[in-house]
Amino acid sequence: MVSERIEIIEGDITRQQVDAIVNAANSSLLGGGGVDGAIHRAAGPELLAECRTLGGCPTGEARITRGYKLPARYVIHTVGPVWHGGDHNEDQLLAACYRNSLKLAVEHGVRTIAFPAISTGAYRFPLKRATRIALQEVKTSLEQEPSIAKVIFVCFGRHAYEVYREIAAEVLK
Ligand code: AR6
Repeated sequence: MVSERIEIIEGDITRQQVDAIVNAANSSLLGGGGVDGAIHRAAGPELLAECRTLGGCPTGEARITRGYKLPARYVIHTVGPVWHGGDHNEDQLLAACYRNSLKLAVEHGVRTIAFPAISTGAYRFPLKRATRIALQEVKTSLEQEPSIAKVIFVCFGRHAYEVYREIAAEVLK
C-alpha cells in the first residue's frame, strides 16, 4: 500500500533526519523568507554558494544540492507557482514540483524525503487545493518508484497538519 510510505507530521523541515528535504524556493535559488530562509539558515552559507552555481530554476522544475549543516544529505530546491486565481496553470505547475522533485530524488538514490507545503505561504496557493495536489501527485509517483521508502509531509503548525490529515483521508483511501 502506497499510503504506508506516506507520513504526515507537524514540525520544522530543517530538523528532519531524512536523505533529502525539499525547499520551496524562488526561481533565483538565492534564498528568501519562509521555509527557504529557514533551510539556508540551518544549512549555513555553503548552501548559498552552491546555489549560486546553478543559474536559477524555472517554475515547476527542481535542482539538487548538498545539505551541508542540515541532518539531510541533500536539499532539493523546487519553485512553486505564484497563485494568480487558478487559471494560470497553477495546478499543473504545482504537481510538476512534486513529480520533478521525486524524479531527482530517485536519480540520487534518495530513499527518504520530506516536503513542505510548496506555494502555500508567500505564493498564496490555497492550502486545501495545494494539499490535494501534493498528496495525489506523490501517491502516483510512489506507485511508479519503488525505491522511495518514505515521503514525509512536514506541516508547519496545527492548522496545516489538520488539513493534510483531512485531505489524506480522501486521497489515500
Ligand atoms: N518547516 C516546514 N514548513 C515551513 C517552515 C519550516 N521551517 N517554515 C515555513 N513553512 P513559503 P512559498 C511553511 O512562504 O509559498 C520564499 O521567500 C509555511 O507555513 O516558505 O512556496 C521563497 O524564497 C507554508 O505552508 O513558500 C520564495 O520567494 C510553506 O512552508 C517564496 O517564499 C510554504 O511557504 C516561496 O513561497
